Amino acid sequence: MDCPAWRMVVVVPTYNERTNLPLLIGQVMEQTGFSVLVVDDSSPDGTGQIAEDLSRSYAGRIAVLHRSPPRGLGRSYQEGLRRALELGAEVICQMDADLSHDPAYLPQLVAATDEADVIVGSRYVTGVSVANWPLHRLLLSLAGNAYVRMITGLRVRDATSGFKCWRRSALNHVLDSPLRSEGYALQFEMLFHAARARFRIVEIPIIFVERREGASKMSWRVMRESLLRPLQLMLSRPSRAPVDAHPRSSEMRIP
Ligand SMILES: Nc1nc2c(ncn2[C@@H]2O[C@H](COP(=O)(O)OP(=O)(O)OP(=O)(O)O)[C@@H](O)[C@H]2O)c(=O)[nH]1
Ligand SMILES: [Mg+2]
Repeated sequence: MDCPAWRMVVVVPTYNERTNLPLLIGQVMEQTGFSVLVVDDSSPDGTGQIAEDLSRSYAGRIAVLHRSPPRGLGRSYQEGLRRALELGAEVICQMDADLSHDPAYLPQLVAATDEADVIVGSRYVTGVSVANWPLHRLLLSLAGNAYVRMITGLRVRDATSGFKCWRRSALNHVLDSPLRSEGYALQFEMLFHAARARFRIVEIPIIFVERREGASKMSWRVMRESLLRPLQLMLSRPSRAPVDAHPRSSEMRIP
């Protein structure tokens, strides 16, 4: 599968997204040049089989990675992103399957990799751009981001965003870093290692839409991890020097 179709790969983790996945895949396929790697965690609702069916409908542009229990977003992302590198991808995007992230932004995010190493589709560049979120979710997200910035020094307004694009060199470096997060904390943990290695991170505004179908997988365990991980990152030591980074990074006060 190391053909040009796999130069730009979108990694999509799924757990019980049977209604959303076909819509998402259809919308990504409308974008020229993108392929999709679905990382399904043995979803009880049959999302994995639906992904297989979709891979036959869009032959050569969809691949499916089936994981065995125990499930975990962190591991799914790491496995999927590594597989995208093995497939030869030069630009690797990641997005949720629940239609909160509009695939129409993908070309814009990829274009920005000409100037930067990591592109974050951000809810908080131009004020707050979220639709249909209950107030408590918004406050939790804003407070979480403020906390991550304050403790880690990361200068990214939406550090918990799951909508990102990576240049191959930056992703390679970050996947070689000691990643520990099981849940959403992986989003800022990966950014932290990219910023520490002085890869250039930019944020591009997106409008985030709350999921209409399926259920959120947010849990207390995930939230507790998100509270502890910034402290652990702050206390951690740099591992090794970066390769092939864009020259400047102003997104972090390097400790
Ligand atoms: N492979 C895998 N995917 C997961 C797991 N947990 C969540 N996902 C997927 O990760 C993406 C984000 O999960 P959501 O539950 O939407 O989390 P969220 O977007 O932070 O929360 P909401 O705003 O409530 O939707 C979705 O595509 C999920 O299907 C998991 O354990 N394994
Ligand atoms: Mg979601």
